[in-house]
Amino acid sequence: KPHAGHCIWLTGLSGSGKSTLANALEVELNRRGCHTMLLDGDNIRHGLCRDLGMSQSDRSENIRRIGEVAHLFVESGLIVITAFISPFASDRQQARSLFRSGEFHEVFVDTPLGLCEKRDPKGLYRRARAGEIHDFTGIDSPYEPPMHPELTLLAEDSQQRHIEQLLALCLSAEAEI
Ligand code: GGZ
Repeated sequence: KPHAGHCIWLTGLSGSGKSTLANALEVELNRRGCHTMLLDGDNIRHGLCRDLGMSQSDRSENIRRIGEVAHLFVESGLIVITAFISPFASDRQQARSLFRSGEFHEVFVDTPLGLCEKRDPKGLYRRARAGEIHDFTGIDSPYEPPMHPELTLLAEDSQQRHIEQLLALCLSAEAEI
């Protein structure tokens, strides 16, 4: 099947649940025989992008490289799942522009700041509030929500529901190709 690949681009605040959803979606896709590539902070920020920090220009360069890598894997036929804050609309738009129409699915993990901060799984919000971390998204660095995402995952819905919605998006994209 030529060009069967596509990209599920998760965007949302730190602690919104992107990585958890990305991992769960990958398990479900693999279970259905789909070949996937998950790009997240663990395999990108510690490797390809380890020279980059959290300034606006470094985040833009981070997202630029991730978009290019995601596109390469999509061209090779994989379902690519990316899990990065990707806070700037123009950077996400630039990533989208690399793909054919119907290949790029922007998914807004719409967990409100208050809930992310309450979860605070790594204690980063507390440290940001204490002034120990600067340029923290949602605190002293902006997050621009997507205007026209292909899918929005609402905090009031269960994680199970979110995974069902993500799977439906992936499988409908498969059917179109
Ligand atoms: C936001 C930060 C920051 C600052 C470190 N702002 O929840 P996490 O911990 O595991 O994921 C966040 C990750 C953000 O990296 P991304 O590559 O996703 O960001 S971007 O798309 O904007 O390039 C968070 C941690 O790194 N982290 N410092 N200042 N999140």
